[in-house]
Amino acid sequence: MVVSRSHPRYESLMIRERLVKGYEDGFVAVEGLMAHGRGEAFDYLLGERTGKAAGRALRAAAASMLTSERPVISVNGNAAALCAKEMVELAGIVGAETEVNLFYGGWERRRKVAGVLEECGAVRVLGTDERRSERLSGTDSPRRVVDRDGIHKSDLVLIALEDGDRAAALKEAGKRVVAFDLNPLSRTAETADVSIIDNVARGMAELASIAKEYRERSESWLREITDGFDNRDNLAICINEIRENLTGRARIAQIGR
Ligand code: PTJ
Repeated sequence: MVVSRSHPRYESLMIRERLVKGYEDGFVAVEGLMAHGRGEAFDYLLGERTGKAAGRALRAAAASMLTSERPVISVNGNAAALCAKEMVELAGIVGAETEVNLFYGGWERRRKVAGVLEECGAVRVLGTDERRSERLSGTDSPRRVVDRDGIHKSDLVLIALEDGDRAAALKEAGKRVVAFDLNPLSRTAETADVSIIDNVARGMAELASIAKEYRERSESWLREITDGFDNRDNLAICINEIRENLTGRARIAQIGR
């Protein structure tokens, strides 16, 4: 579909088109289109911008990734459609592996997702070879299939648009979890160590940019940021941001009466 630049919802429609194209190319699950709709609704409530709470979480996420020894960026179909280039860039900055990990579909779709990352310059993408797979305990989710050299060995995993079960299983396995999720009420957001309540289509680039800036900082400076971050407090701030945003919108609605 051709979207006119003058359309008031141009950006949002273009993001939607990326997912439709990903679905047509076979690397986005049909369920991913529904998941996007849910995300869009929450993004609306957030005012479609990166709020203060998300900014704080992004800084804690960058510091966490830079201080981790074996970080892994877990990539699913939607994330590949919306921010493949930014995830590859982030991986390079923080020295992370990229690993395909899917909820729906099998090895063929995994390889297609890997292809998208490779087109963006990734030199090594894990999670595409069944012979190298291990099982993450504590979850029946198809996402339990992880790469022996990636998530299995990692100390931190960045996940985006995921299910709460796997976030909990990753924590149970002793890993630090950084999550992108537009829904501050989701189990994933509640379970992760750092929940970034932001659209990956905006936030992943911002995370790469902060990590680039923080790369020169000392370990102790970075640790101060991670130690000073409380995910539950930050989620509460985020939920209040939504409330304030809605209060503002209610006032505007009344003025227009
Ligand atoms: O590619 P696969 O097979 O791994 O499947 C990916 C999906 C997304 C289909 C799968 O993980 C899924 O079903 O996810 P859920 O359970 O629908 O959860 C998706 C969460 O991500 C919801 O809380 C959404 O609000 C949120 N979300 C949707 N779009 C975005 C988002 N969060 C950040 N950025 C978005 N663009």
